[in-house]
Amino acid sequence: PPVIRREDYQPPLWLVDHIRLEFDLDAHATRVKARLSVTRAGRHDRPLRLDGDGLVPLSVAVDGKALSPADWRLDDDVLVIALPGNAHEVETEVQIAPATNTQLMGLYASGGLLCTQCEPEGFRRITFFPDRPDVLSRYDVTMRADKATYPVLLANGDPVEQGELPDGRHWARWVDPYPKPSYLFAMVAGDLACNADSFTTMSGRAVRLGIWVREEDLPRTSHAMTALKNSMAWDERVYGREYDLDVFNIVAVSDFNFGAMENKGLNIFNSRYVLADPETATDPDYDAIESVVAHEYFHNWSGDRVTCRDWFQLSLKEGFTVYRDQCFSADMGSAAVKRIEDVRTLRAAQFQEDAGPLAHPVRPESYMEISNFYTATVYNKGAELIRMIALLLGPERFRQGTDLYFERHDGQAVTCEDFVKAMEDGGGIDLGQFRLWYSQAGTPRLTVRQRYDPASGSLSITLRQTVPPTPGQPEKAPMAIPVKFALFDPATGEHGGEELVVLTRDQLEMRREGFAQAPVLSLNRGFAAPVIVEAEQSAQDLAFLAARDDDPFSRYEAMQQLMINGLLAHISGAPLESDVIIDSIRRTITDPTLDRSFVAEAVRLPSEAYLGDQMQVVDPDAIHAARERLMTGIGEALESEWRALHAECARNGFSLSADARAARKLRGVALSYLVASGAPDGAALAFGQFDRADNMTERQAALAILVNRETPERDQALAAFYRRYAGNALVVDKWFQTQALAFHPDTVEIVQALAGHADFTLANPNRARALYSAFAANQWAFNRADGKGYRMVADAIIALDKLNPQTAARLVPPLGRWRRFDGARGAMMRAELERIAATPGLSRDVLEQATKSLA
Ligand code: HT7
Ligand code: ZN
Repeated sequence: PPVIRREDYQPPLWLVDHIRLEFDLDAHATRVKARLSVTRAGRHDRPLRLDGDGLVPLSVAVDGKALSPADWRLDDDVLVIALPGNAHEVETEVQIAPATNTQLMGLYASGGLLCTQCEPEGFRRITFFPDRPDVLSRYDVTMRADKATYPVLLANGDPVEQGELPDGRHWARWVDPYPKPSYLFAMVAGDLACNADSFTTMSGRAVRLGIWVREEDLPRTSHAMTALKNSMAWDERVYGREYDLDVFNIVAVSDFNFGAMENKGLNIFNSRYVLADPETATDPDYDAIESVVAHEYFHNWSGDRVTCRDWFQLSLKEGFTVYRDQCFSADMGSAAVKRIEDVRTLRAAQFQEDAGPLAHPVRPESYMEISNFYTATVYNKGAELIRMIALLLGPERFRQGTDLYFERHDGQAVTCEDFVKAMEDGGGIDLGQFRLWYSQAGTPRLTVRQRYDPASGSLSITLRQTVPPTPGQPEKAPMAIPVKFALFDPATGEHGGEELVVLTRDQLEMRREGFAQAPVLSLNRGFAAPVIVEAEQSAQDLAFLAARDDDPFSRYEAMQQLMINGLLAHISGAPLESDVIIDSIRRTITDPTLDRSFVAEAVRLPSEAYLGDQMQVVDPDAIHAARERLMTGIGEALESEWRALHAECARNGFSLSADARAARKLRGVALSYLVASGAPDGAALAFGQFDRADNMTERQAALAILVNRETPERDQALAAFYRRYAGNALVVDKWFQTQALAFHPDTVEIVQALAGHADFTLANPNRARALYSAFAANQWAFNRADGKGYRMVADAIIALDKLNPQTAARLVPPLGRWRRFDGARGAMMRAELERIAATPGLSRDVLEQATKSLA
């Protein structure tokens, strides 16, 4: 497949000012008529080229006259028409079959609905069009469909007309006054019920809000509606951004390749990010709904009103919008816990990506298939870049910068450079060297050396940065890294103020005076920069910070580092030193001043995968054994405390208050340690919680603990869970996922058997991910020494690729980690990648991921 390069960007030769679309909808044969008002851009004599994917024109006309097949040609899938003048009306007609569209890109059928997904290049599967984000057009859409099957007809913009047709059909016309790229086009037809509400904007305009779902799901939409209204108010308050249409609709669909999609005025969501009630959704599900609703809503400005010039600029909208949704969620709940969760996600997904064969800059230089670049680097590292800019500017100048960005580029398709320039101009700052964050891949390492001189009472600190080589980038220039730190006096437990320094060269030396004894360094506070810190801190210093640091992220980090150090030492042969860890945990769980949600985060052991990331060569078995051992040790040593916490955190009656949620989270952690302690009543306690829970958070927490144990309660709970929720797809997904994530010696066989379960299907991305993405994230099971896990995932990729290449391609990266494992495992992973790459008829999506992973 050809490689598309950022440096080859050329502005469009033809623009489409206006498009009129007419759909005669039918699941098996939908007719699409498109009338494009095209204008020649600049002086050239090149033909009009309209992208298509699998389309065959039934007719082509220019300025009302039908063209004969000799007047146009298909160049691969591109419709090429030579046009004499500078402005023409071009009409095409095609027929498509939504029911057989298993890729879920373009117009497809899901659970009786017809819906669209156009980002990044799905519109070309619906009609011929210059399907690139820098061609902005006004859309006028008429939909005709059978009224009984598709009583609701929705599209972007505002509804302007509707009516009945003779043969039991009806029609609706939607007009979107805002020019938009084709990737933001959307349309839904189906039998949907609406949770209707309204929002009055800051200038006093009433906006009609609708969340459209299957009738039986209506009672599960209130949380999403609250999140939507909160997001609208937040964007006005924090960014001065007001909503701009008369209606804002969200539709939930059950087959969706991603989380959701920000189509102008008509967001389409994976139903897992809309539907929630206490019986079926966990507290993290509620949080995810809040943040995805906010994310898509915020795109109305950061993405729709100001969009991307080309797909290399994807982080322009995604990094910024993730940053915006992270800040929103922080404001809605605990900012400290939100930062901990976001950093955990970044480290788990993005740091791994940056350290492997698929590493790429936040603004990539090339791609074969753009769908493969909706990555943690573009999204999450992209958000960290905006966070650093916000830190460097401070809140007021950051707001001046974003105001200028929106004002300067409203209605345009722009670049990451345009964003940085607006922040420089609006915020009055030079971001020259900072731009390297967009172009250099790899996670910088920050090494810290401290020397305390008791005679002078001074401390010298040396910070050194190195950026590792990544594919295509062997040499790196030093980055501008903002470093926040504080120096604690161990006697008083106080520090003399937080400092911010910006490391711009390889090395920075600092000297601070006036310490009667060696101070304790708290570094990268708030995780201000997305870097790996290598600081040799003693267990005493870490325990001190775990107990005293006033920066909650750094306090959490100190506790985690204490656990990591103990586990890594044990893995390399030392006895397990758990006393300091246990003391720190005891202090944390008995500190009445701490928020329980923070406590739960702080005392949880680091994941097996994160421990693996700290090793030269990942040893999944040793990691699993050491972590289980420490878990048991902490469980035993603090058994009575866990028991007390588990009882104290129980509640009568369900509430979504922060307090109640924090209690549920800590209760889950307490139960996991209690069961790990080997207490004879552990499994019964877990089963009791599972059985009596009045909410999914506690029920699933107990199930996730029981699936790791070979006890009769395990099978009882799994059977009861399935019986209770059979038919509820989102909960059945949890049933598959929980088993795929289990620490059980037979997880490979269990997953294999589940793939044959009557409820399993590769055709539904949520279900496929619930089984295979979860399994591939289970380090111990996936990397079982016999290689059966690798084979099973490779088989799934090959099978899924035939249906849904995008979803299949997302399963490849775990196999690409072969360099991180021992020779035998590495060879088996490579062999599976080679087998995938050699499969005839492979999609561009999987081919790109598999070949790059082998390099
Ligand atoms: N901007 C949206 C991206 C998206 C997507 C990408 C590839 C394939 C399917 C997709 N569905 C949605 C999601 C977002 O970031 O808001
Ligand atoms: Zn997004």
